[in-house]
Amino acid sequence: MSIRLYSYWRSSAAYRVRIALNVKGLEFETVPVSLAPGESEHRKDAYRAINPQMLVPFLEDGDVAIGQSMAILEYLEEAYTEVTLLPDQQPLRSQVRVFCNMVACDIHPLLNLRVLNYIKTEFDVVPTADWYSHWIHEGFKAAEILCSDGPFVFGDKVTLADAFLVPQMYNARRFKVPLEDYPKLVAAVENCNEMPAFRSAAPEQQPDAVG
Ligand SMILES: N[C@@H](CCC(=O)N[C@@H](CS)C(=O)NCC(=O)O)C(=O)O
Repeated sequence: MSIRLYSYWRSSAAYRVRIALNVKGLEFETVPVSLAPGESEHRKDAYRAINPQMLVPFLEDGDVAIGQSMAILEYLEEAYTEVTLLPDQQPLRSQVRVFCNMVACDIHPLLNLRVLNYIKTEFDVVPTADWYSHWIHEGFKAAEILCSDGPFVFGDKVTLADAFLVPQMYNARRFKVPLEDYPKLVAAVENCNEMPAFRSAAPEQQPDAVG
């Protein structure tokens, strides 16, 4: 049985799943789905038949075929228990989920391609860098308070929180959001990126990476 991940190199939601697969030491096949303007493979019938929501990531593993990065990550936690990314004990287990949801529900959706495109086409407004940095700062201010003194977001073990933070910070850097107010988050990302599992999940390392 082999794991297949429908992914786009710059998708931060797919990046989360790539990190988790690598940290867990699971082999997987990457199926690139281009979100690039002019290609938009994710909106074509072939991909819609796989994922009706027309988003990446999407994971297939035997009979399991699921979208939504958090659902995928929870599935991997339940199916592959040798290396875990959710702490066993409460309240830490819930704190990790809080952190993940802050990124997944309250930062990432506001910066997504289809949201930005809708604002442009329906309201004739081009979201500026300020729109991007506003929502990053809103989320990162709280995330910095929740973050431990390291080396990772919640202490000395990598958790799903790190798998959510690293891609969001990659995007923040891509859009030149100043990060000096978030020393703990920046340090956690640096520590994660020392690990081969994180480095090989990075956008530039993907088979569909451009330029
Ligand atoms: N909540 C979803 C978000 C998935 C998502 O928005 N993926 C983006 C790439 S990061 C996408 O496919 N965007 C295509 C679009 O907006 O049209 C998840 O966590 O998987």
